[in-house]
Amino acid sequence: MDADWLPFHPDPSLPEFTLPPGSVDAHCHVFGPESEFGFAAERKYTPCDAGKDELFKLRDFLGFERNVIVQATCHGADNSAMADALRASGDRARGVATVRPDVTDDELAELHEAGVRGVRFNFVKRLVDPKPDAYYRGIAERIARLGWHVVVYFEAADLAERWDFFTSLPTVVVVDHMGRPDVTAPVDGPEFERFLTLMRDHRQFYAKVTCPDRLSVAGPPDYDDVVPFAKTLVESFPDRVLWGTDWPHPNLKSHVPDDGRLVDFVPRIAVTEQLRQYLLVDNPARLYWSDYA
Ligand code: 0GY
Repeated sequence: MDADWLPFHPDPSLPEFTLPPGSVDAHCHVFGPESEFGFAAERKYTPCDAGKDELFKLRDFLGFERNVIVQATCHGADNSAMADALRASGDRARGVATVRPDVTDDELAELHEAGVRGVRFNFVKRLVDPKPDAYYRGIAERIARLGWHVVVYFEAADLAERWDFFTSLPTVVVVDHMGRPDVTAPVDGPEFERFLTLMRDHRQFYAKVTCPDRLSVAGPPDYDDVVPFAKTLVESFPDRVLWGTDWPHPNLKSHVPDDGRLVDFVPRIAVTEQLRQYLLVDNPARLYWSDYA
């Protein structure tokens, strides 16, 4: 792994908050293990191993029932580690893949069978070299036919430039980590207002109210500065928000998040039982398990 890599927390706290039955950790990853599933040549970082066994152990410890495993950029478009985890989960995990335009219909069908229900388009330049819009549009048109959706990851400053492309995608679009707001800016300032407008005017958009650990400047354990942003989204769009741990927290340099304390963040941003039911259970079930409902 990279010399400055911070491995995931070896001994997280038991959350004080009890997750409702059916809760889904809707954003997490697997890395390797490298001996079995090597990392991609084009990767921008080399992580520690964080395989499916550790992920499922954490799921059970925290009290989640299911996972959505998002393909991490260190594995490029080789979805084997993620698909292997989906297959081993016993229908308790769904996946979001990374594919290239030359992916075959048979490969897409195989990913669907494993439990993949979406593709991720990543525009964060420290993680990938973004491609022209046409590259992603071709993929989106093909996966739309499978009933999948698109997950997008971008920096807040890039939203204006990507707006027309994002809003013209032919599927549901899920935005990672609230569009990465600058949480030192006011919650009612122009940057976050742009994101709220996207959500308000385009009902096909969902937001992951994830990664207080990644967005916070105030820092752990409470990540107070992220609360107003996430809470605004949960209360404004209760049926279009998702939550996840982001385990094993790639590329965090400031601290190692305690996953139990991250779960305790949930009742601070979803303050009623009904909001938590939507956020943790109903919304991810609709997006990822509806063909099984
Ligand atoms: C995340 C965020 C990051 C990394 C990745 O696929 C990835 O490599 O998503 C990041 O570095 O911000 O969602 O885990």
